[in-house]
Amino acid sequence: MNKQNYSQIPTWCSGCGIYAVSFALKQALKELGIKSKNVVVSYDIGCSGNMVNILDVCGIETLHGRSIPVACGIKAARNDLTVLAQAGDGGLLNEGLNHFIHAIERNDPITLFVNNNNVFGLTAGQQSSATPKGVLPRAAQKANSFEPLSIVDLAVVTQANFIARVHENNIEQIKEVLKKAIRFDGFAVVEIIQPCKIWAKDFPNKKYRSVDRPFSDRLKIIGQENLLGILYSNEGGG
Ligand SMILES: Cc1ncc(C[n+]2csc(CCOP(=O)(O)OP(=O)(O)O)c2C)c(N)n1
Ligand code: SF4
Ligand SMILES: [Mg+2]
Repeated sequence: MNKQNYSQIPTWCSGCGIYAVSFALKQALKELGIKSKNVVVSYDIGCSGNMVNILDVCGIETLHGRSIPVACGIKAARNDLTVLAQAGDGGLLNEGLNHFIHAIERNDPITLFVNNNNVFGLTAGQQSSATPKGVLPRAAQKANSFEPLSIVDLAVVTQANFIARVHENNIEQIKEVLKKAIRFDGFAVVEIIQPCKIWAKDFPNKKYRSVDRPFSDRLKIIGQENLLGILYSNEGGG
């Protein structure tokens, strides 16, 4: 990828996974044949939310932690549009966690993609609820003593009908999973593992493995923090 791929020059750091993610999303929308004017992305405030400046679809940058309710409102008013909500780990798990739970409970027909870089990236590396236990985040006096909250586990216990996790290193999988999530008739959650190259560079790397097919019992996913792919999919289910 180079700067000609963008209408504006991105401000992201070199090597940030968001380049791969934005490319995959762009390709997913293109392959689905959805016209730009019929797609709305509701963005959180944050590094990844700055995608609003470069993705060639209708976009709105919301208040921090509020991209989900804005997306749900747009979808309620214009059901004919394809609506996505973007969130950072901080926006989703800290400022806006309540919206995540209620949108899942209502099964609002939108796609949520979460750029999990393990920290508050834009504000320079403070600890979020996704920061791993035992690491020393920037601006903290001591190592993080809390277990991170899991986006996938929360989606399981609140009974989301489409749950996926992908990694920044696999653009093809991000694209294919996003396509299925966008086509899914209901609330679809896609966590994207995208560790911040500046503020999370010393955090330990996990080893991931891809699942062959979605689990039929979503409770079996709980606690399995190394799984990638579509973990659960239940169209029309409750
Ligand atoms: C209501 C509110 N609280 C706090 C902030 C300051 N703020 C802006 S971005 C940000 C961190 C974002 O972290 P995350 O959601 O993980 O996104 P990232 O930058 O890591 O992609 C914070 C705390 C804000 N803009 N608005
Ligand atoms: S600070 Fe981290 S998340 Fe933000 S653009 Fe740079 S590498 Fe990406
Ligand atoms: Mg973050």
